[in-house]
Amino acid sequence: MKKIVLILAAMMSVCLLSACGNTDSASAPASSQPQSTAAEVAEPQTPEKAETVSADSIPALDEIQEIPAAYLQESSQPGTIERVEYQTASYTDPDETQDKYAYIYVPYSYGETRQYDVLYLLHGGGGSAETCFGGEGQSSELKRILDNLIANGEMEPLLVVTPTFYPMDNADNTVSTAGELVARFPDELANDLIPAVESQYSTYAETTDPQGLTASRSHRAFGGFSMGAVTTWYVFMENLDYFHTFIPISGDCWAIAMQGGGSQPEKTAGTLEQALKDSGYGPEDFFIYAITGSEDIAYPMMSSQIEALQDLPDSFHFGTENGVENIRFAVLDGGVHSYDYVRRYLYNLMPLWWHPGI
Ligand code: FER
Repeated sequence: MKKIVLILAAMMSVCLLSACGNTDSASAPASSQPQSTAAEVAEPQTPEKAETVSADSIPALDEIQEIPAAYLQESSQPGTIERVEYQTASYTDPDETQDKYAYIYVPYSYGETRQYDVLYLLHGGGGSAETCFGGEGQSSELKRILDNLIANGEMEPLLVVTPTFYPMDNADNTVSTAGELVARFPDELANDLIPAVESQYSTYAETTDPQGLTASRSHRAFGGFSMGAVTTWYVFMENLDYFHTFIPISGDCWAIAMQGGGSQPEKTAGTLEQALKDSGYGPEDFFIYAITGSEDIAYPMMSSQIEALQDLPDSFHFGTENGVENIRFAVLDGGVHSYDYVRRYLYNLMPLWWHPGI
């Protein structure tokens, strides 16, 4: 099997929680490796099944580079931003439904004759479906980065879906409301959003019923920034059957309490481990790439939680000592809580995960 250089990435979101400073230093510790996913080009008509992702080593992210200016320019092979509509239960009256939409990045070379991995990427507090890619037909910085990485042959073409956990007419930006909404998002994701997206676009899901989505889980990733990272941990707990790869950017797990990764790290880590055990999946069935900056407001919570996860070596493998590596934590020296850093993290991580086979 070819080694695929690495990893994944994450997302962008918005988090208007705090100011976005702009420090600039680099260098990131990261641990090392496994996983190679599915970055193989699919054969038309012969979709791969939920194979176990191979544990070939994935290079460590030695340094989190700055985004070269050329990657922010328009590519000669631009993808497109399209809108996917779906319906989900109303947040106020469970007997009613609400209309929602998400955007989807469709790579330049997209065609129905091949299948594509999908990254679901969620914004932070105060954001919207528009945060990452703007609207239909627009060209945001994140889009141009993806276009250039793909056009340069550094990343496999993939689909990137950017929903929102808010109602479309959101007017409440309080953190407590966001906390409630993100806790509910896994159901909407699994039951409504993924089927809407993957019945319209050519992914590894042969069907969008639970069987089809489970069979294609190794081709599906979830990531998010800030409240989107909080959501990512919930998705790990609740949707392991549909997702293999998780990219929490600058946010901890709130399953026990708001910012519980910081205030109750052992209990939070134990809850994550219990969810893994209850899911029936094991340490070889997932990969988490957690990333943040040393000056990020979420750093203290996230790092406490990660340390607690390190004390659960039966389930969380920070390296290959206990078997396949399944979690890494990278910290950018000086990085703060802003989308500038989210883009930078994604620029560095995505080509690792979705690296074209050599
Ligand atoms: C944290 C996790 C998430 C945190 C903040 C957030 C300050 C997100 C805030 C937002 O998106 O508004 O631990 O600590």
